[in-house]
Amino acid sequence: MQFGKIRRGDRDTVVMVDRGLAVPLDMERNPAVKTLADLLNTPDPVKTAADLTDMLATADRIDGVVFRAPIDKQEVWAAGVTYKRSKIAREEESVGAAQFYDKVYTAPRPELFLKATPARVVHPGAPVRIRADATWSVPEPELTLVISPAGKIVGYTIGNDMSSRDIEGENPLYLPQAKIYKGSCAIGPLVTPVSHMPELPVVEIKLLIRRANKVAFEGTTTLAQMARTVESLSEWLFKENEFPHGAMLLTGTGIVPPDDFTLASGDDVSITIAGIGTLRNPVA
Ligand code: DO4
Ligand code: MG
Repeated sequence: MQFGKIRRGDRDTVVMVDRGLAVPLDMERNPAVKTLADLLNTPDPVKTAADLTDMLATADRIDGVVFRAPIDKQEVWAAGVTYKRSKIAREEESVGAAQFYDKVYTAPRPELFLKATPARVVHPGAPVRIRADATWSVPEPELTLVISPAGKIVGYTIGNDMSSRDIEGENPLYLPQAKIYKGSCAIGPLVTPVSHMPELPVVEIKLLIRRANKVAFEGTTTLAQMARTVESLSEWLFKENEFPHGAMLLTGTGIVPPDDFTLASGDDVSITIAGIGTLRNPVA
């Protein structure tokens, strides 16, 4: 059981996804539940969704559906250097500042940065971008937490933290430009509520990059490789911060392509996370 959004007519419709079908929910039935975020923030989203199910509405088979990013008004944040693979790759790319990556990997306080606002988020199937002034770009496949305004993790989705390695490598103070630019954050396609997610440590994350219909890079990791817990990342994000609409938090990458790899226009990026699905975007 999962939740998402699809486009019907000129507006987004919240759907419950079950056994290959996307069932539209009638958001007029419960005045306290107007959005997907409201639904996820209820004590039992699956039961709330059952009460909103319109038995007469037609369900769509999900293989023919294009999902929208499952975001409403949440800010999108990201954590960094939460996997050893990311620490090592960053130490290699930024020789002069290598020590800071080791320091943040082992420190109690994680690296957290604002990645996107909702309007900047790229929908599943839409193009992500590489910067024209970057020479070394990669996707970062990341488990993404859906967090309620009260700081509770209510679901999981997939995020792509597109990054310019040469810009970050030149100087870590360029991180905002390496990370936050037009088309640099894709999210989706579905949210799996916490109750329906497999045990996190065994969850596999897979990155597949195709170029001209051939595999250009393929890599996998598991959440067991993450050096921090999702709960601690969420707690740190909410310290001295308020999120009236909740937040989404990308939890860092454990897959980094080899140093001679850079994304190119026309590449196709697929990120698969067990228990959630596949987020696929072409590169503009
Ligand atoms: O320190 C830079 C950002 C790291 C990051 O985005 C990651 O580890 O996923
Ligand atoms: Mg990242």
